[in-house]
Amino acid sequence: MSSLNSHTNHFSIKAVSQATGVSVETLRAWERRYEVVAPSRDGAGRRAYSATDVARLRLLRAATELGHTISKMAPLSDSELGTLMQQSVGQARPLSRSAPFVERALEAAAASDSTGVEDILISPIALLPPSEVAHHVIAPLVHAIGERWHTGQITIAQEHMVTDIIRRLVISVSRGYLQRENAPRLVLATMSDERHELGILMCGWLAAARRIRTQYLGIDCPPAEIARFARDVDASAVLISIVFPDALGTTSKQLHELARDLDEHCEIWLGGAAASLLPTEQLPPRSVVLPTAFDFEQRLDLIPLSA
Ligand code: B12
Repeated sequence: MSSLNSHTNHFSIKAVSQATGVSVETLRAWERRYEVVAPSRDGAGRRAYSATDVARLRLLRAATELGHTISKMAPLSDSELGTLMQQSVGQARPLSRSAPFVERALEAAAASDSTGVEDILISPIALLPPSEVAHHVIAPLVHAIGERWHTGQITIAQEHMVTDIIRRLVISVSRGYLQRENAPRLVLATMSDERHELGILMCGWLAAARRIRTQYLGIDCPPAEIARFARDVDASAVLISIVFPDALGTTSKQLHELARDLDEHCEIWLGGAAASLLPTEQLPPRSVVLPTAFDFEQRLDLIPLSA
């Protein structure tokens, strides 16, 4: 089907995904579980969305970005959704409130002041919602540290110092959430040759904040070992971070080994800066790339609350 069927003004799922910023995977899940829209079908049985569907999906996406959950919004009419958005926009927090923490942590890092970096980061971690800290404090801080290291303003040792502090803080805050006995479980790791772990640690934190049980297995983990552990704990999904593109050569093979050894019901979620570079046809079954933080958080919302 072309993206727009000119006779009926209906759109394909791919076109709708591009127009709304909601991934195809998330769109299907929203429809299956919450019936957020009911697209018609074309002659070949493929979804065909109307312009009204697209407008509603845009509203839903915008509302989820303001912190509303899809399960609560799905039953609302378009006009109720519009009202909710108007009320929420006024309450939305200015993102700039996170910026001073990044600046101050960078200054402390450049002065090799580890206690200073730690003190500065503890405040937003204690006071702000985890996803705001992850996306507007920690990720920009780590990226800025990387850039300053390139331009010689920060040394390798100072970069390692900050990374170590973030690592410890995120692990410790993630362990602090009470976890429900029968909550679903996620296993998180990086596979062989991947040493970047801050992204996957942040994913673990965002999941733990939703009372999902998480187990982080660390970096450089052989796929067979990840699979064995996931089976032992009856995990709902294994989360793998792929950041370093040079490691991609072996990634597909490792993912297939992982998929082969996992239980049938266990999914593989892939993310990180280099995950989208993996050719789709090389991905094993039951694996899904979650390219943005939005896709990841939507996916978390779709996990059944008890395992
Ligand atoms: C910190 C860092 C390191 C640290 C990592 C420390 C640690 N404990 O994690 C150390 C020093 C170990 C390191 C090593 C190396 N690094 Co490095 N590193 C970085 C740096 C500065 C930050 C990466 C990071 O942590 N980002 C912060 C996190 C939060 O972002 P993220 O990983 O993208 O994760 C986000 C999302 O992608 C998502 N996400 C991540 N994982 C997952 C998983 C799932 C399932 C989901 C849903 C979502 C998700 O969630 C996060 C929040 O939004 C980047 C530079 C940069 N600007 O990114 C270089 C960078 C990634 N490194 C690079 C390189 C080259 C290396 C080395 C080869 C250096 C060397 N010569 O040894 C090695 C490679 C080691 C290896 N085999 O993996 C390059 C990669 C080059 C490229 N072509 O892209 C970069 C881009 C630097 C550069 N500009 O050259 N590095």
